[in-house]
Amino acid sequence: MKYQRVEFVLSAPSLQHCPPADFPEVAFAGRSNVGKSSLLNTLLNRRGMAKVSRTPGRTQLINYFLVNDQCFFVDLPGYGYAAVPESVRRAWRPMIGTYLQQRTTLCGLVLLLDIRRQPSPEDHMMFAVLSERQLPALLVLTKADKLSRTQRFSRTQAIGKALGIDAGALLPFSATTGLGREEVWEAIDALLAIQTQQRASSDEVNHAPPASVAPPPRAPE
Ligand SMILES: Nc1nc2c(ncn2[C@@H]2O[C@H](COP(=O)(O)OP(=O)(O)O)[C@@H](O)[C@H]2O)c(=O)[nH]1
Ligand SMILES: [Mg+2]
Repeated sequence: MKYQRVEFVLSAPSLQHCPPADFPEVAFAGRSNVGKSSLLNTLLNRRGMAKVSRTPGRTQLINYFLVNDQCFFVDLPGYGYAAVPESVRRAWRPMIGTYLQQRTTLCGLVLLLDIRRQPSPEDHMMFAVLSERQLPALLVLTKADKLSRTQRFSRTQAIGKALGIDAGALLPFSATTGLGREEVWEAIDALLAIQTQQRASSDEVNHAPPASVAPPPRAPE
């Protein structure tokens, strides 16, 4: 996709408040402070589009952005921030779980992990939900500029091992240097393309004439 424009749509407190499922969407998730807003701003060439938060974990809303009038980018609430009240932390799990399991137009998830840290229990939970729903995912390792090449390599291996996946599936990224920006866009295009193909083939099925639209005759009483 040739990125041209983005507009903020709305912030939803839960799945029922999300906008009508009119466009394919890609969601972005990760622990608070992982660099999610910075990644979105880098992808969309906007400073402060997805507000880079000074108080991580405060936003517990599902934020919708419409990109090129053709797909939604969905900024999910960050998790794992210790200062968030226990009640809010407890609400996060079903909110995100419901969204991931039930949002019909969700094509894939971009899961952000800090390249310097081992995946947290919540990261593992996110990964488990993805596998369960068989949702395509892109795993991005943020803040890669903070490490040397050698350190980057060994951290990528360690994170791959922790998640039980090939380290080649992990994409190092830096909002500071722009490292990985093109690769993330390509991967997002691929996620959206899967959905489009699936839609095209289900449209073919739908184009077949309906077998019967009339209600079955009622048996005489
Ligand atoms: N060095 C470096 N710092 C980053 C990068 N991405 C984010 N940060 C910093 O990490 C902090 C949290 O970033 P933010 O995008 O607000 O994280 P969010 O809570 O996941 O939305 C901020 O101080 C950012 O400036 C990066 O790629 N490199
Ligand atoms: Mg943020």
